[in-house]
Amino acid sequence: MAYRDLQEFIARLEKEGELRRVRSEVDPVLEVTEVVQRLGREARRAAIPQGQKPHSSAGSSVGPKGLGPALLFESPKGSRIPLLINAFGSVRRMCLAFEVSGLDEIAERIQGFLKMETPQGLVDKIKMLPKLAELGSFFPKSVRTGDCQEVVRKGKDVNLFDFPILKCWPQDGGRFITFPLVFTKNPETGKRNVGMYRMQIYDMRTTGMHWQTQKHGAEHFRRAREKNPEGRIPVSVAIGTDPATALSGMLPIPPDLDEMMFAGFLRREPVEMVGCQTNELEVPANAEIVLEGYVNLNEMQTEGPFGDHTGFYSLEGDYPLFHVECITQKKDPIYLTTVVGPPPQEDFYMGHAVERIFLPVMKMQYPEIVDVAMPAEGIFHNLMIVAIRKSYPGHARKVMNAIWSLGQAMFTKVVVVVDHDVDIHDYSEVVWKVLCALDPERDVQFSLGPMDTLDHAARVQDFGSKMGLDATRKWASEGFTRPWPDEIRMDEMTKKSVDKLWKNLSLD
Ligand SMILES: Cc1cc2nc3c(=O)[nH]c(=O)nc-3n(C[C@H](O)[C@H](O)[C@H](O)COP(=O)(O)O)c2cc1C
Ligand SMILES: [Mn+2]
Repeated sequence: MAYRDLQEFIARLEKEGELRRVRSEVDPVLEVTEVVQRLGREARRAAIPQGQKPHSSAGSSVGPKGLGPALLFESPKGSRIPLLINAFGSVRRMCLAFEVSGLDEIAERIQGFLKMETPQGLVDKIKMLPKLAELGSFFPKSVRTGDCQEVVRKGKDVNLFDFPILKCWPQDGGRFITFPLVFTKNPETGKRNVGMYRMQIYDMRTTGMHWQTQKHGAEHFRRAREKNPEGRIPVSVAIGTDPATALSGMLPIPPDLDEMMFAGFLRREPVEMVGCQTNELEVPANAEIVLEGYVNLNEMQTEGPFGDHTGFYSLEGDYPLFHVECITQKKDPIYLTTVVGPPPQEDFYMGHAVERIFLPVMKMQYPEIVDVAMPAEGIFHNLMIVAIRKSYPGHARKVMNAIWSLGQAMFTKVVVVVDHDVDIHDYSEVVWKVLCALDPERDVQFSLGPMDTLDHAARVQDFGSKMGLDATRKWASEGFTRPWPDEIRMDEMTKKSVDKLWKNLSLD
């Protein structure tokens, strides 16, 4: 059975020893962030084996403790609603969220569906039925009522300051909702999109809507504006649902593929959707809190700055405004939030899950890809390490171009391509072997293209240069006529003879 809602997930976390309750009053303005940072640093220190240097990304941040426990602040200052943070700040909790024993399990399930071939005979067709039935069971289901509408407030009763909304970092432009599911509809096809886009609080009933220009919400906005520049689009925002649904908002899936369908696949049960009170959209019935409203197509306001997952403040920029007309919620809701900042933070574990879950999809399109790694310090869009089985001259460059044209991987600033025998999750090995394999003038490939909005070094916002490093072995057919040396490895015979000698050497 999938988690009924966020609160059932919280109960599970508590049972597993993954959650700590904080009863004292803590201010969602800055103090919550500082508490989370301290626990995260502590957990990473504790995860480093004795005598080893702290080395933040590899072992320690993916490590068993992640960023310390999930935290339920029961008395956030200025609000009667408890606040949940760091709910997904470890690989273990990511697995609990998806109810799997390892993230590869999800990848395997996806692979199962991708492998489905056109059935040949009757027997084949019958064999496929269970899989197809399973597929059908992921579609979201409309329901008439939902817990998220136990309390309904409209018009003058709408007040966003009822919630313990964080101001994360000192220079932030204000308070920000950081873990929303933003629902919009493609004005042409009517298809739904859900994105996780931060929302700056401007006043009791207005927020910013920070959908970056390449994201699907922004595309809906543009398409609607083309038709009717003076119009508006309905937008609803769900905060705090069952974990798979909550996480689906950040998944880099193709436009017009319904995130709620994908959430149903992940939780192996359909997401129940309930119609909003004041607009035509649907939201997950199990949400803790729902904001209903609209975005005007002719209205923009300065948004930011915001301490972002680059570890720097993202600069001010113009973004649309979200007008909240109605708030619906459970009687006793819990406010789900997260904080981004210098890596690794909670979002690193979300990105790590994306890396693992979508690897089979990448491999399906590009079978030469053996594995990919996105170290925490690369904050997703700055660095991707790709191991390939090289088959023809120029193969590494082809893979770079593939990455730069693959969904949100298009943002990747630096792509490092290595041979299949490099362990790309061991960053020491990567640095060693990449540097050995390079003739920089020959092996660096520059390109121009779309950049992540958060890249503050790009020449202009959203557009700039990328670099690929071809760190594969070079072949004669690529113009490299020198011999390529073997990597040093002791032979098995010697290892065995030293195994026998070992005790007598008294060196342990
Ligand atoms: C914690 C967190 C905050 C995010 N904030 C934003 C944001 O403010 N704006 C944005 O465009 N993307 C943001 N993202 C990334 C998007 O959620 C992600 O690109 C997602 O795939 C967008 O959905 P879409 O492809 O349907 O547009 C955030 C991701 C996380 C994990
Ligand atoms: Mn989408």
